[in-house]
Amino acid sequence: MKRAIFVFTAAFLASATNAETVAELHEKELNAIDANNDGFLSKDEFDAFSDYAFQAMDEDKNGTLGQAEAKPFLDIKQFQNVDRNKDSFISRSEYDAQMNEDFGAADQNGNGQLD
Ligand SMILES: [Ca+2]
Ligand SMILES: [Ca+2]
Ligand SMILES: [Ca+2]
Repeated sequence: MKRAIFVFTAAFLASATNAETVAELHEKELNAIDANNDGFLSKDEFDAFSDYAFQAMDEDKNGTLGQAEAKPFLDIKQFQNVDRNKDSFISRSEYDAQMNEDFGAADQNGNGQLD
């Protein structure tokens, strides 16, 4: 499950930043998410990023991600995993549920930060 976060964020940031190398992406990814630059990713920072990412992906601003909107970031299998009620849209609550689950799964020692 840990990978799911990085699928979303890495794919999103790769398209947003046009990173030329993986190392560059990794650095930009961390800088973009770690707002206070302490080297840890808190839940607040993660939530702020995930909100920003959702808004950026929701091109028609209707509050859901259709397959066309999600396509640059998620393959069909990933899309179906997040689309829990199988209506072919990722609602904000489905997205948040996935992101929260991913954060919880990635926070292995349960201290509320990813490091
Ligand atoms: Ca931080
Ligand atoms: Ca939309
Ligand atoms: Ca749905």
